Amino acid sequence: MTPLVLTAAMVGAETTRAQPPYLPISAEEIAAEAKRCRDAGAAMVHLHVREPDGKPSQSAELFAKAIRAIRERTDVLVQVSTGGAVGMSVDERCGALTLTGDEKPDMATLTTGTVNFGDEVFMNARPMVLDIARRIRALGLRPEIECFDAGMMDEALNVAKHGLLDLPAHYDFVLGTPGALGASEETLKFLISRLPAGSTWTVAGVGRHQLPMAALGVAWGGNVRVGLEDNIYLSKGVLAKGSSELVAAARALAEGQSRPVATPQQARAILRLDQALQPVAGSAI
Ligand code: KMH
Ligand code: ZN
Repeated sequence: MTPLVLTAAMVGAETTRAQPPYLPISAEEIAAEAKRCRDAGAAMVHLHVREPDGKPSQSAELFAKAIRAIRERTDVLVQVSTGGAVGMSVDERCGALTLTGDEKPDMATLTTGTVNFGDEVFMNARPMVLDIARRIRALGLRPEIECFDAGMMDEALNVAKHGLLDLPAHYDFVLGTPGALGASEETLKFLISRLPAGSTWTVAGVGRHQLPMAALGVAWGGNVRVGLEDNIYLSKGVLAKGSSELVAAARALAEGQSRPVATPQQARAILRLDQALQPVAGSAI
C-alpha cells in the first residue's frame, strides 16, 4: 500500500487562542508543534504565520523565522499558504514565495477559484490565480491545488493550459467549509472521479468532518490533512491539545487499516516534489 502522506495544518488564519489555547503563534511555538506533529506521523506541515498578537500575516520575515525554526528541529516538509486570510492582496499573500536558500518552502498552496468562506468571500479571480501560479512556478515549486468547490478542479486545468501547472498534479479537497462544498462520501467520490489520471489527492475535512474524512482518505488511497486550522476538537466537546493529537488520531486510523504513514522523504516522491518542472513555452520561467 502506498504510504499515507499526513499533513498538519497547525496554525491557519482564522483559528484564535480564544478557542484552543494551544494554537502556536511564535516561530518557536510553531517549530515545537511541527516537531510534535512529525513525531506523531506527519510528513508535511501546512504553514500560516501570525504577528506576535495572533493577527494573521503572510510576511516573508515571519515565514522565514518559522521555517528556520522548524528546520532546526525536524525534517518535516513545509508547505506554505498562499491563501492567507480573506481580504489580503496577491502581493501580501505571496510573502513566502520570496524566500530562497535554507528558507525556501517545499510546496505552496494554490486555490483555483473564488468561494464563500463563512460569512466572507475568499477571493481568487482568474488573473489572481494565474499570478500566484506563476510565482509558485518561478520559485521552482509544485503547488497543492486547494479545492473548496468542485469547479476549482476544472479551473486547475485552465492553469495547466497556461503552462503554469504540470499534470498530473496534487489536489487537496477541503470539504465542509461553511458556504462552500460540504463534506460527504458522495462528494469526495465525485471529486476523485474527476481527477486527471495519475493525480494525487489529500482530503481535509472541516470541523466535525475532519476525522470521518480522514478515514475515507485512508481507505480510498488518498492522503489526509488534519490540524487546528480546520478543526479544534479531538472528539465531541473535547478540544485537541494541539494539532499533533489530531495527527495521532489520523495515524491510528491509517494503522487500523494497515496503511503506513509516509516519511518526509517518501512524501517527496509521492508528491513528485523532486521532479523537474516542464518548461513553459515562450517564457523565461
Ligand atoms: N484562510 C483561508 C481564507 C490556503 O492556506 O492556501 C485560505 C486558506 C487557504 O487557508
Ligand atoms: Zn491554509
